[in-house]
Amino acid sequence: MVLLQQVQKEFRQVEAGRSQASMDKVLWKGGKREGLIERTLVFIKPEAVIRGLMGGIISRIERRGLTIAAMKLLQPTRVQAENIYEVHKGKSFYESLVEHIASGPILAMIVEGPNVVSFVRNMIGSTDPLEARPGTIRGDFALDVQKNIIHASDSLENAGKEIPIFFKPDEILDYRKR
Ligand code: IDP
Ligand code: MG
Repeated sequence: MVLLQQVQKEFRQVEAGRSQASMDKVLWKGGKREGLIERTLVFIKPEAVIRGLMGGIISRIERRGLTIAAMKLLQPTRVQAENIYEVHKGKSFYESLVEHIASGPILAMIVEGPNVVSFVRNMIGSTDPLEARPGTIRGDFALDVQKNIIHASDSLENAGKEIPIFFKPDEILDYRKR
């Protein structure tokens, strides 16, 4: 039994090494990666900035092999907060959510990589921390559904709408393309 567990553990390590290697290959392929790379908007919410969780969260993103193409610590305006949560307008929690986000500070970033929308959504975990699995950001750091630590776009289409709310094109760096 112990031997089986050891073999399984080694197998998982080999698999993890392989996927890291193949991801690096994709990321460093130069011009050929065009079409494979997606961008998503992520921001660390005020409660997490205030709790000093920024470094730990950034570290998880870097460790996963994703690229941070832009980053900004900011005090969002009311309009920026409304625009980010436009789809929730009219819901019972909308007003309090917008007010909370606009209270700032937030750390906004653009994260880049193959299938980044899905990778980051999996890393942040379910919206309600009660349902978020341990090992996810919300599953490890949050208790409250509104103050659930982090935002990430839920589709490429929404990422395309959300990125310009916080970033101008010349603030986005393309440093992995060389
Ligand atoms: P998501 O952040 O996982 O994409 P959404 O359903 O898009 O979740 O909701 C946006 C944000 O609104 C959540 O991250 C959370 O802060 C807040 N929220 C969602 N549902 C509730 C709720 O039932 N009560 C209070 N806040 C909520
Ligand atoms: Mg959402």
